[in-house]
Parts: sequence; structure tokens; C-alpha cells
Amino acid sequence: MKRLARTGPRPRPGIVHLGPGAFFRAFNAVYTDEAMRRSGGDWGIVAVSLKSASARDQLAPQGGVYTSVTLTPDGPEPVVIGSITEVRVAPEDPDAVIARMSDPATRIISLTITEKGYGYDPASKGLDPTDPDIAYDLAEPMAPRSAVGFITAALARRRTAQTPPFTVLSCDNLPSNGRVTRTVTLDFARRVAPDLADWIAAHVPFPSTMVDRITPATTDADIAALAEATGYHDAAAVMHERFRQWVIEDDFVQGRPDWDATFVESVEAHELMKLRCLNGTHSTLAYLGYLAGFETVAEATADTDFAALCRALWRDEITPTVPPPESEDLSAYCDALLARYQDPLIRHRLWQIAMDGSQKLPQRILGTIRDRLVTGYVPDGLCLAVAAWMRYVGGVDEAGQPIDVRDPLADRLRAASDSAADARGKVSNILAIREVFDPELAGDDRFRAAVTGAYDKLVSIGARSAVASYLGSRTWSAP
Ligand code: CS2
Repeated sequence: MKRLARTGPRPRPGIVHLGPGAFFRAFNAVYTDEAMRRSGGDWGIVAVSLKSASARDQLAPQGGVYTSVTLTPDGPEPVVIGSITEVRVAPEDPDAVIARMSDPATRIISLTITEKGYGYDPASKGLDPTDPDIAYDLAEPMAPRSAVGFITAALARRRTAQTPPFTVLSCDNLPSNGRVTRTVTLDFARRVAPDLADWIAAHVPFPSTMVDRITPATTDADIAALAEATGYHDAAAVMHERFRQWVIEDDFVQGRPDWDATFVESVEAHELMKLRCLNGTHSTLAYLGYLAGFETVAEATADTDFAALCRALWRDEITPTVPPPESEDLSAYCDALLARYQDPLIRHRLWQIAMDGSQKLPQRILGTIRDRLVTGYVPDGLCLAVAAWMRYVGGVDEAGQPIDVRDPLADRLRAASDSAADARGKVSNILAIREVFDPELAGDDRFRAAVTGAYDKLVSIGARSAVASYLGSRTWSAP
């Protein structure tokens, strides 16, 4: 079978994107492709992997083009995307990446590097100098490994060459993702060259964004189905829902593509809504659903109790902490979320969402719990979700089978769980991990009691019954 190949010319580059995974291909590259078709502009994307060579190996033989497939009830809608001009693997030639980033044509650096890619320490609200890649880059700032290291090295070179700076655009699921990126970059720069830090602070914008499109990892079966439908093989295809939402703070130092996004002054309200309503229930479903034996979000939310769990969380625990952004109706937003989750065409594995929980829980769930406790309300459903995560990272499922836990803190979490015999001890050991739980929340007796009680239940009656019991208890207290 023939392989997908580029037919027209490559666009001229204007963006360097770090993290060319499935989400970037289903989102940023699609918006940019459409923007160039609509309004022109040299906004081709040089996509850079900071670690694995797989995106390059999939895309390079196809000239950078790939298929973005919208899954709809009327059948898949494939569109060939040509906005990626080139793919690089940073460890193979870090200097070439810095050269591309410091080229005057590069006006935006965008990022989808996942929560753990930032070297951010939520406890100190600053750079984590003990993160292995950050520690390496602080010692070798001109041959970096981390995103922050590359951004700083490129900005240093631009400053020396008197090239105007670029805009840094974080597109990860972190609250105030632009502010976080700015904080770690300034912190890093200050440690290697303090005057550079001042220059960055004065000249480089770091707008925050809210990004949303559910994009399950592509499977071999997806690629085979696409080949069947189109007659070509595409190793880099991505499958996703039709829904998409991109809200961006409009602060760009050298222009931007004509993206079909919503441009706002502050993205915070949108971000809070999305992180707490969507990602918060996603992670809840991931741990409770996995323990209950479901494989995907659609399977879990086809279950009446798990769908009711989402509704209860939104209504009683989450939305009371979310000031609605302008032009959003929270209850309609949450109804639409449930419909998105229940879409059987989107096979989003719970195991995929369960990854890196230590990096996700604080902004997805713990902030909501903290805000509810302040008002005197104990959010038992979210405490059950935290207990389910603790059980999950203990590494053994309800049938006694091992769980493949992927998390930068996996070993510490496992050791914390293993070194106590009962629920109280395990919960207490895990609550002591400062990278995840701030001392105030960890020390709140109501929170400790709710999580310990929930953990006990998960062990004694299992996740399905624990969800049913939570729903039952609510009928009494909050009809
Ligand atoms: C998911 C997100 O994997 C996860 O943790 O919660 O990737 C989610 O699908 C996206 O944020 C949706 O926009």
C-alpha cells in the first residue's frame, strides 16, 4: 500500500513546537493549517521531540503530512494536514534546535510537553532544580534537554544577535500555564545569567491558553481502518472528537496565525472551568473506573452509576467553586461533557488518563477540595477519587493483578503505600508527599477522615459499590 506523501510545497516555518504528540497533531497543527489556508502567513511548524524519535520516524518519511480524523456517527472525516514543515529529535542535535529557535523567522515557540515537562514545583511555586533534566541543563545550559533549557538558550542567542524575541505559548493542562512557563523560565535564566532573566522579563510574552479536544492515543487498528478507508498508509494519523475549544490571551510580540480561537485578556476563568469540570472528572473516572474494571471513558460513563457520579460531582462539588467564564453556562457545559464522554466512537483508555496522577491531581481535584472545605462542605465524591488514586498507585487492582502505574513519582508512591498495613497508614504516608499535597490540605482532619474512610470502602466493598454508596449517601444529605 502506498504511504501518505506531501504533494504541495512546504510552508515556510514561523513556529517551533516542542512536544509533537497526538494532541498537538489533533489540535495546534490543525488550527495552524486552517489559519494558513484561510489567511496565509509563513507559520509552518518545526516540530521538535525532546525525547523520543517516534514522531519524527512516523512523519519524516511522509514529508511531515498526516491525517487528522474526526470521528463522527456518520463515519470518519479524514483531513490531510500540511502545516508541519519538519520534525526534529532534540537529543540528536540540540544545537540545530537552538539555531532554529533563534532564527529570526521563528516568532512563536509553542509547547505540549505534559504537566511534568515544565520542571515546576507546585510546593515552592517555582523551578524544581532537582528535576533531572533541569539539573542537567543548569550544569550544561548550552546543550539542554528540557523545554525551559531550550527556550532560555534560544533567547540568549537572540538577545546577543539582537534578534527580536519570540512568544512562548504553553498549551498544557496547567492553571495559568503561561505564568507557570514564565516563572520557570525566569527562575532558570536567573540561575545561569541574571541579566538575561531581566531581558526576558521585559521583552518576552508568555500568554496563557486553555486547550480542549479529546484525543485518545492512536492504535494500530485505527491506522488499519484509515488505510482501508483512504487507500494509503499513514503512520502519524490522529483520531479525535469533533469538539474543540482554544482560548488564548492575545499577547504576541511578533504576530500570530489567524487561528480560529477565542482571544481574551485573561484565560483564567476558562482554564479553571476546563481543568476542574473536565480534567477533574476525567481523572476521577480514570482511577475509579479502572479499579471497577472498565477500559474506556465511554464504557465507564455508559454505566448509570458512573454517569450519576459525574453529574453529582459537577453539581455539588465542582461547579460551586468555578466562577462561570463570560458566555459559558456551566450546567450546559457539563451536560455537553457527559455527552462527549459517552461517545462510543472515542475509545479513550482510562489507563492513558491515569498516567502522571501526581502531576495532575493538584490542579484537577485538590484545589476544588480545598475550596469546598473552606466553605465547610466536605466533598466526599472527590475524596473518593483521591482515595482511588491512592489505591491505584499502590499497584494492585481489585482482582489482585498488578497495575502498570506510569508516574514520575511511581516508586515513592508505591513505597509509601507498601510501608503501611492499613488504610489509615497508607493514606497518611501518601498525604505526606509534599509535591502533591500542600501541608494545609494534608493536615485537614475532615479531608484525612474522608479519604481514609473512602480508601477503607474501596478495599472492603470495591470501586463499583463505593460509587453506589456515595450516590446513596447523597440522596439523604443533598437531594
Ligand atoms: C486527559 C486529557 O489524559 C488526560 O489526562 O484528561 O488529556 C483530556 O483528554 C484533554 O485535556 C481534553 O482536552
